[in-house]
Amino acid sequence: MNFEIPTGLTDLLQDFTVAVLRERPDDLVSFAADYFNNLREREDRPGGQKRGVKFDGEPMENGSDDDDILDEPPPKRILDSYKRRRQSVCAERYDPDADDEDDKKVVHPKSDGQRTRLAQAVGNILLFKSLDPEQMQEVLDAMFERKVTPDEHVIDQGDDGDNFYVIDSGTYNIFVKIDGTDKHVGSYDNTGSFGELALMYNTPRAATIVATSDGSLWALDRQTFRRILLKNAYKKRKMFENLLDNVPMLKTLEQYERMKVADALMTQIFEDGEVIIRQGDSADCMYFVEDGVVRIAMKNKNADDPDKELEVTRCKQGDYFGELALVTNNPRAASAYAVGKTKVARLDVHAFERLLGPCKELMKRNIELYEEQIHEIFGSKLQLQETQ
Ligand code: 1OR
Ligand code: 1OR
Repeated sequence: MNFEIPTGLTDLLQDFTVAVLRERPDDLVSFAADYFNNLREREDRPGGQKRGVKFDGEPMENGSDDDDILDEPPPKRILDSYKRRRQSVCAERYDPDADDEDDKKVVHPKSDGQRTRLAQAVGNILLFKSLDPEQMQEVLDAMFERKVTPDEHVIDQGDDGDNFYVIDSGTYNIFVKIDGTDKHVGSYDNTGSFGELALMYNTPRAATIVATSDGSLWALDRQTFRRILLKNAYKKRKMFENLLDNVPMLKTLEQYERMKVADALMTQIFEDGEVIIRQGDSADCMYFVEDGVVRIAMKNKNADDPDKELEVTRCKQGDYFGELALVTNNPRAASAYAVGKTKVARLDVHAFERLLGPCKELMKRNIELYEEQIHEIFGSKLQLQETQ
């Protein structure tokens, strides 16, 4: 039997093959559907020409006669829609407002025992805190268990990001390449989460994570992470980035550690004159001033009038307060009031202990300054403004 090869078929298939080789799609059929639909759309457009669009719009190596239409911009839509589905996408940019993620729901069935463990493991994960019940259910459905053994590399620095992990059990070391060698920079002990950076920013993995015991992780696929968790997490880190970058005490932290502080902060708004901290109360958090002014005032029980409150200082944007009681485990040493409408970012004591360890020395130095000033201030009331 004789077959006649239609004109253009060879070139058409050749172009398609080149596109496949370049893009290495995971899902060949979807890729092909997008590719050929796009081609047809171009041909149907007024002035569109038949066949010859190469995937990225570069001239074909075999010197075809398509060069005139090859000047057109590449069919970005194919790339974009395809890249959304592809696991390995590092050129992609994040636009938190673009509703561009694949919204297929993923469900990994779990036993009751697994569900209970999962709920416990995610209970303390800050990135999950802002989810509504429906979103939370979807995330929990999509998570699947990964068992690990000692020395197993869960993540290798430089790889593309596939999953976000929540620790169910086990210990893990964190290594970061510094001058070509892996440096041990931290560890996880039966709690916490990792692997969000590559998924949030479309960057290669920033660290290597190695199990140091038998353990179990809950993994969440990249698509579900981006679709449900990304927007809030990204916005929060972005929102507090400026504030935290400008707090001198936090300069001792790595940028990544400041991001973790951002995850843990909660904005609170106080109206003019409202009490933020009351002297003598027990403490469960500290604050950073996001916007506005905070007046710190103190009563001195040894003074002639122990009920008289004196203003000792004011905190403005980027300043922190309320750390003293957390560092010393004493009651609040002073009261704090909003001056005008004031926005503060609250860090609870658990996050404080976990995240600000490296800053404690600096805080202690500042606290010594308070102590020096107590004498100065209460000894010489002329230096003070009395509180209204
Ligand atoms: P990822 O997707 O980049 C590796 O994959 C994960 O390690 C990363 O997300 C974080 O979740 C986690 N710097 C960068 N990533 C870190 C770090 C870290 N620690 C844990 N991860 N640093 C260590 C801070 C104690 C900074 C080192 C310079
Ligand atoms: P806290 O947790 O005790 C009140 O709650 C906060 O006021 C306190 O932490 C500090 O962050 C903040 N002495 C004591 N606390 C002060 C002072 C201060 N200034 C701010 N705070 N002094 C003022 C030094 C300029 C010495 C006062 C005489």
